[in-house]
Amino acid sequence: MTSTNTPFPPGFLWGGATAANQIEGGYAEGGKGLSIQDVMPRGIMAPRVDRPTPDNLKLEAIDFYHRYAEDIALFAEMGFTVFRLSIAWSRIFPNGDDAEPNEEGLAFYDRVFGECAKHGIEPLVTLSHYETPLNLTEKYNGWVSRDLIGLYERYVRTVFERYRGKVTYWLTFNEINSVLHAPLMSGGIGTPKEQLSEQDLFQAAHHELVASALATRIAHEVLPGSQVGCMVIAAPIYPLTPDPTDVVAAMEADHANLMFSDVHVRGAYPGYALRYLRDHGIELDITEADRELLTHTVDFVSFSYYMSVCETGDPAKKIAGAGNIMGGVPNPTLPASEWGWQIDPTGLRVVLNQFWDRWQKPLFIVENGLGAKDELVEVGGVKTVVDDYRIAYLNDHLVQVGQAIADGVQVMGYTSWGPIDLVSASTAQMSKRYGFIYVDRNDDGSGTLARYRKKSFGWYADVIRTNGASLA
Ligand code: BGP
Repeated sequence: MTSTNTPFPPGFLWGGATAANQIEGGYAEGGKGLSIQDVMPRGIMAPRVDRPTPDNLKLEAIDFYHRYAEDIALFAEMGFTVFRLSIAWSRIFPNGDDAEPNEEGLAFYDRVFGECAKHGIEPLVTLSHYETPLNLTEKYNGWVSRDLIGLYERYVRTVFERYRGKVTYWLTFNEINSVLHAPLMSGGIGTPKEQLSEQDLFQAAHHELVASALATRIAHEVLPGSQVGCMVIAAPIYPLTPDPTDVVAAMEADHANLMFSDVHVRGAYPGYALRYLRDHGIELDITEADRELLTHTVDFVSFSYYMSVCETGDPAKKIAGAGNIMGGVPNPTLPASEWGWQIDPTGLRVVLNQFWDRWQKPLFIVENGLGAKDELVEVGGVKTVVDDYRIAYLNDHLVQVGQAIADGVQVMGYTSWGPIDLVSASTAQMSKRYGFIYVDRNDDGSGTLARYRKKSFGWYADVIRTNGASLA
């Protein structure tokens, strides 16, 4: 198969995406402090506990902390040209507000980036991926406090300087728009969601937006040639019916998501956001310095895409969808994964076009994939998983990426979520598997942690080798 018949441009970045708290383990090694994930043993759906408990699979995760070289070599075998990972803030500043960084933590990522370089893989680094240092939650109530901006600045300056020349692509906050739905996981906010005022929630979001713009400004100053992106959940919101009240309900729900990237790309709050704040009696503390900082806009927009949802203006039809933190009403025309996430490859083309038409900024799909239960079997004496369902899911989504590129959308790359099985963010399970590589670890913590190539491993290697021409 040659790569002539493909819409994917030369140099398109192909790879996979992970987060420190879901792969590394070593939660108390190398001088690392605790993060909020170390006290969230049941994921986003359940309340946090006081201190790490042995049932928390993230404490050991898949032991990337010790096995990174082996894992990156497997990614290289698939032909990855990019690997998305996050730096655990609490490895660098164990309490988040320490005066000096932790050298052992910094050295760990030197080694990881060294392995990437050895294989010609570009790291794509998320600065904050749902793993706020726990002390910042307990002492400051996370991003509700303006102090977090300065503490985040200290952290990003440290890693920018340390990894100069090793990392070109940076993302400021994972799924920044999820703070409105998951304030603890996304914003490190300790106040339980039911007790949190909208005033505090939007103030926290504002602090993150300012911090993100500040990180972008600093990167542009100290890392010439670097590229900084915002990262949002992209879930297209369709009207449940053609009734105009449903269309308006869908538009308003979409605004709540789009506000975050609108600020990142346009450098100021859009009118619809100001109206929402006014109508809800929210008076944000926005300083003149904040306004200036927000004008430091991103180089590209990155996003996760797992599903679309519907919205309705009719309260009687507002049924909650399963397992979806963003809310919305299930789409009666779409199938769903075993975890209730509705599968909509076409929605990826829709959202790529929407984002491109809106911002004319390069787009990067930095998460997409199918969480499914896998069965390890033997084929020809080799242990593997025959994951045709995963191949079908990824193939159909990538075909739609090709369609969007043909529509004229500028797409920089694609990193599937969880190229190697990892601990789920929403449910903290191992059994919700996304990988091309199977990891022998179970929900009860048993397993050898051995790695096995699934059928999708060879399939993805072909997709990369042919720059998408092998897609069916
Ligand atoms: C995104 C998060 C990831 C990841 C993914 C899949 O929202 O950025 O961290 O885990 O969703 O979700 P889950 O792990 O819950 O299946």
